Amino acid sequence: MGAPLNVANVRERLNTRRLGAKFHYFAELTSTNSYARKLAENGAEEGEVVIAESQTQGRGRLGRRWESPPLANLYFSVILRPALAPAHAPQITLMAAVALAETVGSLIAQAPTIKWPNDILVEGKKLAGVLTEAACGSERIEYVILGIGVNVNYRIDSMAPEIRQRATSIADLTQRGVDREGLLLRLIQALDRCYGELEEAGFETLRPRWEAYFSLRGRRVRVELLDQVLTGRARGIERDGALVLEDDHGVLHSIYAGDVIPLET
Ligand code: BT5
Repeated sequence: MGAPLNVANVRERLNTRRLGAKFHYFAELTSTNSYARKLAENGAEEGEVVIAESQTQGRGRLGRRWESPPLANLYFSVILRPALAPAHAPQITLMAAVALAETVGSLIAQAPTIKWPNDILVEGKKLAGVLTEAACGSERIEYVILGIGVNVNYRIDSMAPEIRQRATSIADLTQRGVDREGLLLRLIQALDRCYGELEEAGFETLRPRWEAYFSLRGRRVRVELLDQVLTGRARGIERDGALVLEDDHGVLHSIYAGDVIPLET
C-alpha cells in the first residue's frame, strides 16, 4: 500500500483551463460518481473533482462493480457542464478514453487500445474504465459526471479473483511502482485539453485519435444490448459516438449503449 495522495500538491502544479479548480478528497467513499452527482445537484461548478483513496461501492456500468482497494489506484469523478446537446453526451466518454489512452500510453511500453465505449485495455486486459452519467434537460445537458478508475499500483496477486485474469495495472505492466500524484496531474491536464477540444471544435478533431486506439474495427463482435443481442462486424464510430455494427445480414446498426464482446482474434 502506498502513501495517501496529497491533492494540494497536485492542485498547485495543475495548469488547466476548466478542470481541477477544486478538489474534494476522501479516504473512503461509497462511489466518487455518487458523491459528485450530489455536489452537481447542489450547484457545484464545472471542473470540480471528487477523489477517494477507496470506494466501498465503486460502480461500473449496468450495476456492475468496480474493485477499488485503498491507496493503490486512482478513483475520481469530474463534474462537467458542457455546452452540448444531450445527443452528444456519449462523446464525453470517448473524449475521456482518448485522454486516458494518451496519458497511459506515454508511461508504458505497450500500446493501449480502446474497447468501445469505455474500456482502456493493454494486451487485452483492462487497465482503466470510464463511467459517465449525464443529467439532461430537453435541450441541453445539465451536468455530466465523468468517473474514471485507473489501476495504478494494483498488483495482480492482490486483485479480486473475478478480475485477475482480465485486469492489469500500470505497475504490473512496467514492473515499477508509479507516482499516483504525477499520474493524476497528467490525467487531469489531458482531460482538460481534450475536453477543451471537444467544446471548441466538436468531436471531429478527437475522432482520428480515438479511431487510432480502436481495436475492434473490422472484427467480428457480439453486442449485448438491454433487450437484444446482435452479431456482426464493428465498422467504426459515427459523428455522435455511436458504434457502427454491420450485422450478419448486412444491416447497419448504430449502437449507443451496450457491451461489445470480440468473437475472434
Ligand atoms: C467500467 O464499467 O469500466 C467503469 C468503471 C468506472 C470506475 C470509476 S472509479 C471512479 C468512479 N466512481 C465510480 O463509482 N465509478 C467510477 P464496466 O465497463 O461496466 O466494467 C465493469 C467490469 O470491469 C466489472 O464487471 C469487472 O469485470 C471489471 N472490473 C471491476 N473492477 C475492475 C478493476 N479495478 N480493474 C479492471 N477491471 C475491473
